[in-house]
Amino acid sequence: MSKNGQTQQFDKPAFKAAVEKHLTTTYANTAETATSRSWYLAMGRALAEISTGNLLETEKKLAEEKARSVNYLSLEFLIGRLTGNNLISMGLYEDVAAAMEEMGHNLTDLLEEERDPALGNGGLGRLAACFMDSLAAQEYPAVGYGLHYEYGLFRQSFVEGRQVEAPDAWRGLEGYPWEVIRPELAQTVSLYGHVEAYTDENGSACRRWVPGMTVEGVAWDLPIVGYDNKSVYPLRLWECRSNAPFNLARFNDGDYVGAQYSALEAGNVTKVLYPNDNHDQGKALRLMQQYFHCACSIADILRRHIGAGNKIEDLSKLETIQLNDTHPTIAIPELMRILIDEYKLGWDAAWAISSKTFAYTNHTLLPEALETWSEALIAQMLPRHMEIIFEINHRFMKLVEKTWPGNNEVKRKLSIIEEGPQRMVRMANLCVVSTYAVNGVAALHSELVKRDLFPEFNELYPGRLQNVTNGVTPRRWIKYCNPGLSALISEKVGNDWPKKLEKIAGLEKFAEDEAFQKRYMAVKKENKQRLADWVEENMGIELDTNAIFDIQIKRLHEYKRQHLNLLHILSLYHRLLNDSTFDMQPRVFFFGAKAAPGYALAKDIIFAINKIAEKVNNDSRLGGKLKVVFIPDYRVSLAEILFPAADVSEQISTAGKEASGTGNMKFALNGALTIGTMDGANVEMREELGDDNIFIFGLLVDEVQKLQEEGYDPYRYYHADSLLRAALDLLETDEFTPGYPGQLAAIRHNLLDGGDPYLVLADFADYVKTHEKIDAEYRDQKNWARKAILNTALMSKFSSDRSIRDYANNIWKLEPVNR
Ligand code: 26W
Repeated sequence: MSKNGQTQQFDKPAFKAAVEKHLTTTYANTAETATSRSWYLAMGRALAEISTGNLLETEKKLAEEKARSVNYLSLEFLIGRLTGNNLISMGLYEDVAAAMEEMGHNLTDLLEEERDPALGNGGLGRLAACFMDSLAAQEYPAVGYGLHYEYGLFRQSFVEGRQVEAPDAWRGLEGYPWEVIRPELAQTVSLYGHVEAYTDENGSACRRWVPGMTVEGVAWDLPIVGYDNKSVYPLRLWECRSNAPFNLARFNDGDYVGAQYSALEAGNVTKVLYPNDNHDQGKALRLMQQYFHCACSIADILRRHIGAGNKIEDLSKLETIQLNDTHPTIAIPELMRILIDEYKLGWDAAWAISSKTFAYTNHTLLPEALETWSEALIAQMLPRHMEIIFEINHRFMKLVEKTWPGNNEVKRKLSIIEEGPQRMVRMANLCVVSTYAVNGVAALHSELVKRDLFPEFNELYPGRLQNVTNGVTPRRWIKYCNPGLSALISEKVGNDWPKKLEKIAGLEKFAEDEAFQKRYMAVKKENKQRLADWVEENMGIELDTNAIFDIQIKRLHEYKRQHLNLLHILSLYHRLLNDSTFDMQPRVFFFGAKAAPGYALAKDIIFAINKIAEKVNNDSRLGGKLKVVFIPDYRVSLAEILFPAADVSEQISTAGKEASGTGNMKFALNGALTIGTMDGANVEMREELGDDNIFIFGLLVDEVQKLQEEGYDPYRYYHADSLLRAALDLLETDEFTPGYPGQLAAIRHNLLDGGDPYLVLADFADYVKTHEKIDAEYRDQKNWARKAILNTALMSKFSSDRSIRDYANNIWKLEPVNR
């Protein structure tokens, strides 16, 4: 066990006293009557006291040293439970387990009392959480800025197989023990109103925003604890509250109730996380969330900068601001507004600062996910910002004219303003024009950003478009979630691999070692048993851990093709029942996925999987060879059980659609073999692993594009492939919905008559064939063990520590500051 400053300071009697104090004074309980939830809360508060102290010390040191910092702006941080992970980072896991044991409590059980802070939807939010962990682990000065949603991502349950959403009150009644309110950091945020022209004392013509209303932004800090060091960085989450009295005019007019009612509305701004993933809805409240987030964050960055005695002109020297997708784009006109209207800088001086401060990460190429906001809506809510956006575009159009004289086509294409019945602001274009670096999240994705999404921008701004391949934190995604594997790795390569993941390459030489293979597979078996126990206890389904555990966990989306997986399952079902020569290794197919509440086809796919599971799991004719388990309410804490238990990882998106994926990395690190398309980071995983240690299938990006250009006809595949036909036709019968034929037909209809937009049918045959190969290879357990070990050993590139070093060296120009 590596020791750090905090470990050496651990004073067990004092810690126990702190827990008891919180139990009695903070939570009004006694040791005799307290529930284990109260004990968990009291323990959490006692630990948070330690990390809050270190947070303040870190803040102080960084301000004194005038260290350059990154500000990571994201509408989502899908951090997952903090207690277990922070204990590991603090080096206190064993000490605290012992202390709690002495007080009569099992640490593992207490940790189960924590609700997941689900402040994100999926990949983008989880990446932000891994990045904060890696920034702190490597001591790159950083602040994470997000929103303090009252309700996180909805909780999912199934009622008769259909998804039902319920609110997620993640803080509980007692509040979250790790968060600390920072009243002195509160900000006032303006909205609506108009812009007025005036002449200042020097006789210059100026403009200023006269807001229609204001709300208050309250800061909550969560500690991001550096692994094995003393640095703690804030994840600063803004909560919107009404200003009291909220609407002065109305209050003075005697409209007391009306004024209070508006106060209720202000409370709505950070009420709930929008549950869309890769789909833009353009709702006004969402724009208000985005602006509220940006206004508070920019004001706080400037407070820190100016408060430490720095000049505004030096902002881009000391601070960089990373925009996590376009969701915080409005921060750009906000900073410009402050520099021009409040600091009285000229346009060029303001632009010189702003355009050297911001960088932007693109996370998706899907057209429906690229954000646009109507000019009318921005002009109403943020009139001064709309003026500034027009000015940015005006100047940008001059550059376009200079580069491509008289070419209106290219102007129309590149303009920040999209002309049409209602003019729209293209947030991605605004980002590319206004930042010093733009990056995609995997090599292939970044190439497609350059080639297909922004080719002209790449000409206009050579070098601006870059790549930083995503990664995942080895602390949460190996050390914490897979203790068996962690012990094995430490034994072979030493115990500093969690912060130097390159070290796991040392496992490669044990891949052929039969004794090691046995131990590695024994760990896998234990992890499969842990998952099987969870399923039995929570879903009442009994599973055999000798079966192949085949897992697809990610948001439900057509491009991720859960329905391709489903068609494969139907084909197995069909063959088991109709082909006496067919045999297969027993397999359990696991799914975990939430569908956006308004995404009808995604919900139909969930319903279909559940119905098919119901039938398959109870059909004795299948001889237990086939099971289907749809884990409800998939979230980070369940991911921690699922990744370590997988034999096969499903990464089967249509080539060109999945920007990177990060679940793919978690699976492989934990020794699952991937079946995947040449998409996102799968491509780079194949490079690292070698073709023998990953199962690649399906059309390539260029083949997908070509097929679609030529006119893709799904019926061609349907008529040519009897197995595919059998699988699809099962969806029209009442096989899985007895007495109600056609309940699953929407999926078949979408694929055949809806044009199959994600080429499920085109990839089906190769997918089935590749699964047959997996089946055959699994039978040779030594062979499988070797490949699984190599997956762990050869994946070190995909540590988010490496991603963060890439950002720090190539984009942010950031140096670590050791505390
Ligand atoms: C405005 C609606 C909306 C909401 C979320 C549009 C787009 C998003 C995200 C950008 C979607 C997302 O999470 N993208 C995922 O980002 C991961 C981290 O980079 C990648 O690994 C995934 O491939 C990508 O789908």
